[in-house]
Amino acid sequence: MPCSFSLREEPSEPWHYGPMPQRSRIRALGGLLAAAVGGTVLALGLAAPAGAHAALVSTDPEDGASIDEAPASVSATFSEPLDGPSTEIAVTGPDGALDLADPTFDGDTFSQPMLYTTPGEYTVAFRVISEDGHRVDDSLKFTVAEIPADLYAEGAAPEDSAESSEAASEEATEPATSEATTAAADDEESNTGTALAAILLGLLIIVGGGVLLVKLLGRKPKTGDDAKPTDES
Ligand SMILES: [Cu+2]
Repeated sequence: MPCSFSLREEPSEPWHYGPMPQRSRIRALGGLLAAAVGGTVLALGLAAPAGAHAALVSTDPEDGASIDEAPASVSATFSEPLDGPSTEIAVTGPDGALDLADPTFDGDTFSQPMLYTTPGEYTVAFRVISEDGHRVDDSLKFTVAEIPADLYAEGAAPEDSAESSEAASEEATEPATSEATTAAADDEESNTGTALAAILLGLLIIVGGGVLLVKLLGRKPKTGDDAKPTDES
């Protein structure tokens, strides 16, 4: 505060083009400081939205949705335009990863064509590179009850799988199953054998160790008892 008083008491000089009077200089400094502070605040305010991650705004279907009829595509909308080439999308269904057509991009939205193998839960996982260079990983899950005939993945349509499984079962029923069961039985036998051996070995170690311990423990008090009387007598 004394500064401001001294500023006002300063003798007023006539206007000239020489070095700035101190008052003006300080005023200029103050102005600069204010500008710097204001600029920083403004810069921070502007930098926050510009430097933000590409946030997921919405998806279709919604995450966690249960849908009667499987959708032909899944889309996700972000807070900023997407870079198609750097966007990665992976779809997994009840039977594992699905090999699907490439997604399409429309500004801030990608659309992933879908195919299905069986009713159940499907996960669409995606990796998007934000404009600020940061990576954003997110995913959505949804469950479908029915699959339109044209949305079955190759070889997954019920007619196809029914035919192939029938053929497979006809071929494989008797010899394969009997072989498999005997093999399984053998495995079980040998497994129980090794398990029994392991248990017996374990018991042996425990019993042996116990006996040894008892012997060791039993010896000490004896020597102690033996020692004490000899000391006293
Ligand atoms: Cu970021």
